[in-house]
Amino acid sequence: MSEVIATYRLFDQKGAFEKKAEGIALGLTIGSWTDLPILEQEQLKHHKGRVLSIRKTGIETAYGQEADIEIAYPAANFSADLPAILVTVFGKLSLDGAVRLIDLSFSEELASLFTGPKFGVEGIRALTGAYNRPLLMSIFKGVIGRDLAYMEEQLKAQIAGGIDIVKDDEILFDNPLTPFEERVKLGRQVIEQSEAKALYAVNLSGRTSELKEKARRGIELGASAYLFNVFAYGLDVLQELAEDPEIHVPIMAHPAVSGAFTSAPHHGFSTELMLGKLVRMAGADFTLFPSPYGSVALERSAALKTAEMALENSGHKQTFPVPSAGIHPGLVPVLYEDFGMDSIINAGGGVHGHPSGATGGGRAFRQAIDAVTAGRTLEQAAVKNEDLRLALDLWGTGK
Ligand code: 1AE
Repeated sequence: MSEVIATYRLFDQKGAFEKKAEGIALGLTIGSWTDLPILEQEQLKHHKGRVLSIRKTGIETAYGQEADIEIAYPAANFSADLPAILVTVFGKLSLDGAVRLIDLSFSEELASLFTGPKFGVEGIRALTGAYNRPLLMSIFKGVIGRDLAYMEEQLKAQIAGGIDIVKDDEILFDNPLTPFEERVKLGRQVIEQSEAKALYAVNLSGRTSELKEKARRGIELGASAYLFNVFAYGLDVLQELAEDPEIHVPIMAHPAVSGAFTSAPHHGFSTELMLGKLVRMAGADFTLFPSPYGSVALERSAALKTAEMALENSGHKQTFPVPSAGIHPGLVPVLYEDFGMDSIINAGGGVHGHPSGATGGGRAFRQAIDAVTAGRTLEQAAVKNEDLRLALDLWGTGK
């Protein structure tokens, strides 16, 4: 049967979860806050949500006892798009006090209607020629108020440091000094002139109605990847872009704004559902999320589950996990231990703040990546690698 199963975390002072679960299953499908005529409910039986399980966790919270419950919603109730699905499973319920949507599980038939990433982990490795190691990504920093000549210098420095993917900062929008089209042309030119197979992810920004046309124009001019602030626009906008056959470059989902939906422990969506599972279904080739160790730390279990959902076996290509924020070369061993080979080390300040500039910063990261993949410690590698030594002296090692 085609359906979606929602897993919720509920809280109740009296532990009356059966009543609460039934209320949700009915209220989000054929019922209402008041009883409806029996005959009508009989006719609509195959549209009713079904409570599949109730598991008390034994944890007592400020909102009362905690339980995880599963409810199945028939696909007959919604159209096959994320806005309809999210409103079905968490629409008004999300406004109703302490309740958290932890996971969604889609029947095969329903999942197959979502095309997922175009490139995925394998495709990105092929585009960058980077195999058997985590990839390295850097972020333009301090570009607001600067001109194209500054960006050119910065881009060249990052690529010379051995960086596989350079992305715009998510706060860099279209502006007179560095307009979108000029950034795209500059990126293409610098990458072509270098020997590297690097990608430059330009921030695809502006009004929703203009995005597709802008993305297609960018590709004509040589865009190699797009950064997209998906949580400011909505998952369906990402899906529209990812499904467009003319937008045949990888798309990077940025987590900006997502904390407003995911960060409260007893409300909203789980981080892994939003930044792992749903961005992948909507077609993101990369998902950025806060690592457990940097300047905007995410709880380790949520970060690990996010990466797991981005990579787990499903009918879709894998989305590259990019644990980010406050990353420096000394964190490469813990990131590698947690996220492994199929992940991307991503840094802004940790590249540009290096004493030898962005090129030295890039090299320091590559030296750290080479060390961990060869089973050596950073201290051992730093003996012969000056850039890494400078980075460790500045930022230290470990968490
Ligand atoms: C979680 C996203 C991180 C990001 O986009 C960003 O700009 C990080 O910058 P740094 O590495 O913290 O300087």
